[in-house]
Amino acid sequence: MTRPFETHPGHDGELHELHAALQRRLDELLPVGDERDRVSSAMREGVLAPGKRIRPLLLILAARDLGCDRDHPGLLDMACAVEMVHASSLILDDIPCMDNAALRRGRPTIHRQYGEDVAILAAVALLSSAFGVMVAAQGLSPECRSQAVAELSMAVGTQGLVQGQYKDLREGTAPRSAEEIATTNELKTSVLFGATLQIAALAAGASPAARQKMRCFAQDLGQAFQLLDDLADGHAGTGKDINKDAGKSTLVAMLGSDAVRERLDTHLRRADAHFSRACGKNQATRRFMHAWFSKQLA
Ligand code: GRG
Repeated sequence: MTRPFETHPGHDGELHELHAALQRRLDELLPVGDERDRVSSAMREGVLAPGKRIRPLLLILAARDLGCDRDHPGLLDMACAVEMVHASSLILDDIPCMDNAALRRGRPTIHRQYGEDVAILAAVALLSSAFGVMVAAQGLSPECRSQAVAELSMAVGTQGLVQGQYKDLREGTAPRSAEEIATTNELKTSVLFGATLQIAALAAGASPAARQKMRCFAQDLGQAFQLLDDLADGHAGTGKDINKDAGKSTLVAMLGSDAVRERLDTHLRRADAHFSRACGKNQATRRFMHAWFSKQLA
């Protein structure tokens, strides 16, 4: 397979710092309950467990690439809000009536640790906290914050995660066409990437044309991300939690790994072109994407 992206040694330090800053801020934003308050504990565990933080990292890097101040006071909180929504979706995805997963981020799932009732309540509380964090974010105009809230709420609802999950559950293990798989992937993954990047663009005051290119970037990036997930499925050592998506018809099963890698490359090249048109070539977001996919595909 051709490698569309070279790695860029030297930016790991910055990513590491951003990752740590996100972890600290998430820790501050989440409620701390006493030992009887299992909902707060479940919220903390759902978010603070070792996730990759791809969406909040993307938000911060893309906002900076689009011209946002490095020290923008609201960016970290916007990024944390997106991660809280993502964590909420993972908790719900894992419960028995959905994927009934045993492990998430290498640990027992939230319902296995706290019970299904607490898991659902924690997911709902995370979702509402995320919007609370967004409306309180500093350094953004009220109009910008309300547009950001609109983007994220759209990405959760019937045009995004909820619809993707519904389709996924209804499809079950039945055979699916490549188009059906791509649509479900778009709703489950690309749409939240899209909202993440729109929030970055809003914070940076990007032009409508740049925002449109970021939508296209998110679309291809989400598809590439999901194909990577499919390639990792069932392969030991990929870090993927066991039993996830077991038995589902995937493009890997349908077309084979090589063809899926080709598709992934195509999406990455397109993503790269969209981003470069919005922001130019030598940008932190591109370096992050290059390094991430190269590492995963190595
Ligand atoms: C109300 C928020 C909400 C959601 C309801 C349950 C549901 C609808 C949607 C679930 C959607 C879902 C689980 C999509 C999968 C997205 C995905 C690729 C997850 C893995 O993301 P990574 O690899 O995980 O970034 P980490 O753990 O690193 O954060």
